[in-house]
Amino acid sequence: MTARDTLDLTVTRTIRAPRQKVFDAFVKPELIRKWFGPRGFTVVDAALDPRAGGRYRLTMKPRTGESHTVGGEYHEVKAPERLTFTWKWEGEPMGSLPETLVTVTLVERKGEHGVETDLTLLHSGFPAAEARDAHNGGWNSTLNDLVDLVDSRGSAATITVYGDPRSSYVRTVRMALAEKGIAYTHDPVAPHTEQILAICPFGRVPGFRDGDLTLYETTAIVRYIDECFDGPSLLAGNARSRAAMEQYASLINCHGYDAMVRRYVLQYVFPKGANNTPDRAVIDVAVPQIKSQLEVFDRAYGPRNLLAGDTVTLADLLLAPIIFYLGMFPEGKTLLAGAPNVTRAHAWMAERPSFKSTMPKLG
Ligand SMILES: N[C@@H](CCC(=O)N[C@@H](CS)C(=O)NCC(=O)O)C(=O)O
Repeated sequence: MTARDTLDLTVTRTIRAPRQKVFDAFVKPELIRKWFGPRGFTVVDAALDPRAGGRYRLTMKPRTGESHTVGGEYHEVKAPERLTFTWKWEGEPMGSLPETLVTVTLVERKGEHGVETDLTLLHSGFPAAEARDAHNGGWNSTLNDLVDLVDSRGSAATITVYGDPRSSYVRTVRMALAEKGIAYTHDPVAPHTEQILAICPFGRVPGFRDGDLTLYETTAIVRYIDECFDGPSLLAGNARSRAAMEQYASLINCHGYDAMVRRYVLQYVFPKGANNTPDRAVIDVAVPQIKSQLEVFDRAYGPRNLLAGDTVTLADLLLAPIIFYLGMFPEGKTLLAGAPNVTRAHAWMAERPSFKSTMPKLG
């Protein structure tokens, strides 16, 4: 196969860091251990001999599943501007791919916010589009981890949450990030704006971005956050508690939000009845449904402050921003007075820094 028969992949990033710092992250074992591999992977072995003719070998492991090892030979090590090395996977199925070549070029410039480095990664020699595209996802995810490590903004340089902070679902995602201690950028855009429609075809918030990856649907976003980052797990740990968490998360997503927020709270916030008053007929149907949902949650909590397991989970993060609103309106107040465990558990959640730091400004 000649060079012209093969395919190339180019990935670029602008990183707020001097290029020496970026270069060091590629060639120092103690640094490459901290970032190499896609989101959710950990480097378990790193051997680097960064000089022309020297070799490297990196083994990375996902949270669950087999580890992957890649290695090769350095062709050019020109600090701090260029690094070229061959790339060969070991083991199946990737080991069947031919050796390819990676060239990393770093150009430093004075940016709006200080020194910035333009990173260009050229990965050449792929035999087919499928292999090239798989590496595109892998490199983009891997470079997110590099940016987290060296960019002055940390993970706020790659992660953005889009959505009005008053949205309960936006708050759930922001609370999840806060619980894990992950830095992010918040773009408080309204539903159905151009930015949201570019991420979510239905125009709903939140939207989420991590480098080139975009996501919508709160549960998918929280699960991604949980899997990609260290920090406390937001998913209950054993089969029983995990199933309970899923049950309550599903109850909230399929019925709870609809009755408590859409057909109750929002009737007061954006009244659509006669003379701009809340639509009584809609509220009167919602209230008994909310009552039976609160009874379920009250039993689920019992004397505890968590819906499932021994730690804060997705289910708690979905419910807390909803209960916050429910207690602001007359029928909601009365219903919560009849659900003492929900009230107590919510008061406990409301004391958490993740809840306080995501408090929306209400008009
Ligand atoms: N299933 C979605 C629901 C998101 C959602 O309904 N968001 C509300 C704000 S809390 C929204 O965007 N509403 C505008 C609309 O539905 O048009 C998720 O889990 O993220």
